[in-house]
Amino acid sequence: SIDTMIPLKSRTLWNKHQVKKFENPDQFEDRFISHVETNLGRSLYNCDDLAAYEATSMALRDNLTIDWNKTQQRITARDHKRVYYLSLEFLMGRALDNALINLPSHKGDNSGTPSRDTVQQSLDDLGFKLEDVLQQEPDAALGNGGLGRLAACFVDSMATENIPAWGYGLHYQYGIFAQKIINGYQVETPEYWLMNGNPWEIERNEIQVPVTFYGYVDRSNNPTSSTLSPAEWIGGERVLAIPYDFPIPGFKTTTVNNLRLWQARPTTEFDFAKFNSGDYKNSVAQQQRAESLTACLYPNDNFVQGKELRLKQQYFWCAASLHDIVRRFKKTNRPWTEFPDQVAIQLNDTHPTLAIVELQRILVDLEKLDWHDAFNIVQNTFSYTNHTVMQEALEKWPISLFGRLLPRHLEIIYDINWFFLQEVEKKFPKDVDLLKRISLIEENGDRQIRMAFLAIVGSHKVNGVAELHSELIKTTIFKDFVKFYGPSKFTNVTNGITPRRWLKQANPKLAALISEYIQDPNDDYLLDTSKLTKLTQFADNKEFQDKWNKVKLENKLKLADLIQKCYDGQDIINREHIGETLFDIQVKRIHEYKRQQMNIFGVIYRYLAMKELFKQGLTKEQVAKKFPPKVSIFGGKSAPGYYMAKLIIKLINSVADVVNNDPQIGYLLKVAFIPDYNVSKAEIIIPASDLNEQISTAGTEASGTSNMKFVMNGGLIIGTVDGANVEITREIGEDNIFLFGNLSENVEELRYNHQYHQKPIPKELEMTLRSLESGMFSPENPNEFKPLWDAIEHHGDYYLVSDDFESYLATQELVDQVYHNEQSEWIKKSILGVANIGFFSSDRCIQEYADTIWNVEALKPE
Ligand code: B1H
Ligand code: IMP
Repeated sequence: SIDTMIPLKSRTLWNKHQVKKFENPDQFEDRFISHVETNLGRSLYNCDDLAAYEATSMALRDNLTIDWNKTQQRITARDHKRVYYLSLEFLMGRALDNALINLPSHKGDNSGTPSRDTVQQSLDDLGFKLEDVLQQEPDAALGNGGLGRLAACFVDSMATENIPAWGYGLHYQYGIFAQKIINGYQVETPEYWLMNGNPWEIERNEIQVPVTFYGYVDRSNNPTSSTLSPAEWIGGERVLAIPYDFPIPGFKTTTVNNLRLWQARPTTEFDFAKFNSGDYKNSVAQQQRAESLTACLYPNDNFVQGKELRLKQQYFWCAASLHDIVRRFKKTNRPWTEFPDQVAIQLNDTHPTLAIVELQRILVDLEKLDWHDAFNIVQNTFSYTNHTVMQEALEKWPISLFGRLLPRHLEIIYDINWFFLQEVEKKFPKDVDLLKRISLIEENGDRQIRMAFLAIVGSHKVNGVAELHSELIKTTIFKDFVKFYGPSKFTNVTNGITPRRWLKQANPKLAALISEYIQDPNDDYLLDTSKLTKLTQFADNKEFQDKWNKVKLENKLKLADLIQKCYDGQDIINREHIGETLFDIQVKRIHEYKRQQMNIFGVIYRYLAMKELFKQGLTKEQVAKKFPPKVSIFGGKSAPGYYMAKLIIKLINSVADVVNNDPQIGYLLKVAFIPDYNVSKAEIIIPASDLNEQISTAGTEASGTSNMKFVMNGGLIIGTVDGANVEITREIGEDNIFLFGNLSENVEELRYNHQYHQKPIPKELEMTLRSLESGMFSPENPNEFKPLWDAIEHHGDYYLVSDDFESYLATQELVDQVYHNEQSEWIKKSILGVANIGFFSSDRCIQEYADTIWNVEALKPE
C-alpha cells in the first residue's frame, strides 16, 4: 500500500498536473530553453556550450526523475526485495552520452520519440554541436580503477535488467586526483569535479542521518549484563549524512535505479561551552572539520593505508546507508525475521564490512533482538566480494584505533569472534593453531581486526571475480574457512562490463557496422550479447574485413589527435603510416604486479636491437622487416606515495624522449604516455588498439576488466594466464589471443628460487638493464632507475620479470609477424574476439548474482 502526506481530496488536483516527460524533439527543445532561461538564468544571448550541456542534462534528468519515482513507487507497492550495492568507489565517468544512449527510441524505430539522434538534431537546430556539448562534462571519477568501474558497470546492468537496486557510496568533493606529467614525473593535482555544480545529482537536504563516533559504552542501567545484551553507546562526535541521488537509467527499459552518495555536514548543534568562552572562531573551525570527512577519495589501488580518517569514512557511509535501509524496511511493518527476504546487501570488497557490525548493533541494541537471532539475520542479508589476494591490499584495523573510534562495535566484533571460534573448536577440537589462524583478531604484535575474515563470517556467500581467482582464494587466503564452512559458501562470479558504454558509446562506428551485418537495427545485441556470434560468418569476408579495418583506422586517427593534444601539438604518430602501425596499448593503474616495467623494458630492448641493426648497416626497410612500425602507448595513475610506480612512469617518459627523437628510428618505433587516464579517455583509447597488454604476474590480477573492453572493441590481447584472461581465452579460442609466461601454480616455486639460488638473467633483459645503468635514458643521473634493476637483480624479482621476459619477447615477435604478414588473419582474430566476447557482459554477471547470491527477481515496468 502506498501512503501519502496529501489528503485524499487534493489528489485529483495532483493527478491533473502530473509532470510529463518530453516525448518528441519539439518538447525537448521546449524543455531545453526553459532550463536555460529559468534554472540557469541565461538566455539565447549568453548560452554557451556549458549552458547547453547543463540544459540538455537537466531536460534528460527530468525524464529520468519521473521514471525514477515510478520505479521506486512500483517497488514499494509490490513489496519487492531490493539489492543494495555498497561500494566506496563508483567510477562513473560521464553521464550525458550514457543517458542519450538509454533514451527509449533506437535506430529503425521511427516513432518520433526522442533518441540520441533526435537530440543531436535538436541541439544542431538550437545552434550547438553535440560533440562539443558532451565535452563540457567532467568525469565523475569517484574511484581508483577496476573495482570502482566494476561498480559503475553493475549499476548500469542492474537497471537494465530491472533489478530493484540501489548503490550506496560517498559523495567525495574530490575524486581521484588529476595527473600531470612534468619533466617526465607524475604530479598530482586536486580534481574538484563539482566546480560547475552537477546537473545529474539531486541534493536531498530533507534527509539528514546523524552519525556518531568515539565516546563510550554505557551499561549503568544494567551493570551485570554481558556485552551480548543491549548496550547504550554514548557517542562523542556527531555529523550529519546528506544524500546526493543520481538516477541510473537502464537500456530499453523505463526502470531507473538510484545511486545514493552521502556527504558529511556539521550538525546544527552548537558547542556553547566554546561559544561562551569567546572561542567562536574555533567552534566554527570544528564544524568545518565535519565536511572534510567526505572531502576526498583515498587514491590507492590494491593497497590500504590504514588511516583513521579512512575508517571514519567507512563507518560514516555504512551507518548512513544501514539507517536508510532499515528505515525503508520498517515501513513494510514486516517482522525482523523477514529482513533477508526484503534486503540483500552486497559488500564490494571489505571496505563496507562495518555494515555487518552496524546491523548487528541495530538489531541487538536498538531493536532488542536476541544475539543469535540477530546474527542469523545479518548472515542471511550480507554477501561479500573479494577482489584481491595481495597482502598489502587486505584490510586490517589496529584494535586500539578501532576501539577508540567505535567502542561498541569492537565489543560486538569480539562477541562475533567468540561464538565463531567456539564453533571452530567444536568442529576441530584442540587445533590451537587453526584457532589462531582463523581468528578475526590477529594476535601477534599490534592486535588487528582482519576485515576479510569478519566479512566471511558475517555473510552467507563469498565470491571471487574470475574463475582462477575464486579458486585461488579457496586454497590460499581463505583456506581455513573452506575447511570450516565447506566449499559451498565460496563461489565465483566472473566480472563483466556494460556493452552500452564500452561498445555503443565508445565505438559508435563499430557498433553501427555490427548492427548492420548481424541485421539488428534496434541494437538488441546490446542486451543479448550472444547475438554477437552472428559475426562469425563474416570473419573471412573480405568486404567486411575492409570495413572493420576502416573503423579501426578511424579510431586510431582519433587517438592520434588525443595524443597530439597531450603532447602540446607535437605529432608523435605518423599519420601517413598509421594504417600499418601497430598500436600496442597498456592503460591501467601503475603497479609493479601489472608489470608496466616489463612492457617498457621490452620497448627498450626493441630500440637497442633496432639500433644494433642500423649499426650493422641495414637500411630502414631492412630493419622494418624485423621490427615493423609500432607505437607503444601507456596511460595510468600511480598512487601518490608509491615510489616504484612513479619511477616506472618516469622511465616510460624518459624512454619516450630518447626514442621519439631518434631520427634513425622515425616512425618505426614511438612511445607515448597519455597523462590523466580516466574513463572518458579510455572511451577514446580502447577502440583504437590493435594489441592490448594484460601482462600481470600470474595469480596477482584477480580479474581485470579492461581486457574484456579491448576484445569487445576488436583489440587482440598479449597476456599472461591470469585473471579473466583464462576465461577470455576459453570463450574466444586460443588462436585469437597471445598468451605467454609462467603459470600461477609455479609462482611460489619461482619466487623461492630467486630467494635461495642466484638465477641467471636472460641476455635480452641483461642488455636492457645495462642500458639503464649506462644513463642512456637519464644522462644527468645514471642511477635514477637503479631501484628498477635492483628489484630484479638484488631483491628477489618478486614479480618474476626475469622469468617471463624471454617468453614475452618471443610472443611480441609472433605478434609482429601476424600483424604485418598475415593481415587478413589478424582481422579475422579481431572479429572472432568480438563475436565471442558476449559472456563478459555485466548483464550476465548481474543475473548470476541475482540468481545465486541475492535471490532476487527482476521487477519489470508494466
Ligand atoms: C581491485 C582493489 C582495491 N582489487 C583496495 N582490489 C583499494 C583494493 O582503496 N583501496 O583500499 C582499492 C582497490 N581493486 C581490482 O578489482 C582488481 O585488481 C582487478 O583485477 C579486478 O578486475 C577489479 C574488479 O574486480
Ligand atoms: P524511500 O524508499 O523511502 O527512500 O523512498 C524512495 C522513493 O520511493 C520515494 O521518493 C517515493 O518515490 C518512493 N516511495 C517509497 N515508499 C513509498 C511509499 O510508501 N509511498 C509512495 N512512494 C514511495
